[in-house]
Amino acid sequence: MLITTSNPNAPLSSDITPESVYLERRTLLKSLGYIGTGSLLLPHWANAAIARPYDVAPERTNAPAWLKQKINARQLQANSTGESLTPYDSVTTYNNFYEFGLDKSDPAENAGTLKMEPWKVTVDGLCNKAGIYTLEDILKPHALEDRIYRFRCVEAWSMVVPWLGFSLADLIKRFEPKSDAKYIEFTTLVDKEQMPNQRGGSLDWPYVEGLRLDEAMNPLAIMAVGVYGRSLPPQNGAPLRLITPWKYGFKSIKSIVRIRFTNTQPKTTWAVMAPSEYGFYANVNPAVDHPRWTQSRERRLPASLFNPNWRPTLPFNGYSKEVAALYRNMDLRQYF
Ligand SMILES: Nc1nc2c(c(=O)[nH]1)N[C@H]1C(S)=C(S)[C@@H](COP(=O)(O)O)O[C@H]1N2
Ligand SMILES: [Mo]
Repeated sequence: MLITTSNPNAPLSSDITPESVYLERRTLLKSLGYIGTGSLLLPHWANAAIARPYDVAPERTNAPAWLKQKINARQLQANSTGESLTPYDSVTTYNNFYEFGLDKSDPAENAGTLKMEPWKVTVDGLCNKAGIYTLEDILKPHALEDRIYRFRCVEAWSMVVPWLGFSLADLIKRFEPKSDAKYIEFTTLVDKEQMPNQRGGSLDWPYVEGLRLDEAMNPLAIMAVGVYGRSLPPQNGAPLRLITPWKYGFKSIKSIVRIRFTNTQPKTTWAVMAPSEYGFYANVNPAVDHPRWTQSRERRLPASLFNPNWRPTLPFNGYSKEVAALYRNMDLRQYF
């Protein structure tokens, strides 16, 4: 037992955690550099009856204090895929966020300029509760929970990530979409000062994504405000991003400032940029290849040249049971 605690009554991690998760936790702690130094401050929930499936990461973000407080007061629930988590360092240094550059390492290096406070979200279109909401307004009624999801990028890397967020369906209900609203559209911030790569034309800014409303109401879809028990680092789309784990990563739009309800299919960034390569639906589908590479397998991070860590990709990224019914009568080759 390498973990020591100042509270003699605290249960040992090995008492409250299933063995496999405990080993996974040790691996994570090792990767974060905690094990081997002799002592560790247990996080505040270590005494709770519910074992956490991961240990919180160090706080590295400039999120507002009220958000950090809300995150620390979140609902405790273990919810695991049974797979090893991708280490925090991989999740937060291997990113796509073109507003900060095109290389996977650019967002972590450049996104420190993103200001999270004040943050406003405009809600408009076909709904009864249109308006401009502060981030605090948006978050106030929602309890935050841990959601461990597989996440797969079109470029064939994949991760298992403990996001922290809340139900998108619950958020949508608050805005009372009208009966003719069929789609929801999300838009990322445009600000050339904060997002230096918006000075160039690598994409048509702002980044726009969207979902059919019934997809958005699926319980798997969440708005994330944190990862690994902490507020989202800017490179992961702080302060508010979408997560749709059965779709390719590009649907999970970051740093959202606008939510719009509409009866026409939104013109989403990648589907407009390269319509033969990226569709509106973007459901993870090993049977439909990207024109330039196969989608039948994925490289689970952490991976390296010598350990590429390839594994087969699952239909809907393994979430068929939850989402396949949404696409029952659709040809998934046509609607990719
Ligand atoms: N605004 C915005 N959102 C974005 C992107 C982007 O470039 N800009 N990249 C997308 C892509 S291609 C992926 S794979 C995921 C990456 O999320 P992560 O860096 O948190 O893993 O974010 C998505 N959301
Ligand atoms: Mo991606």
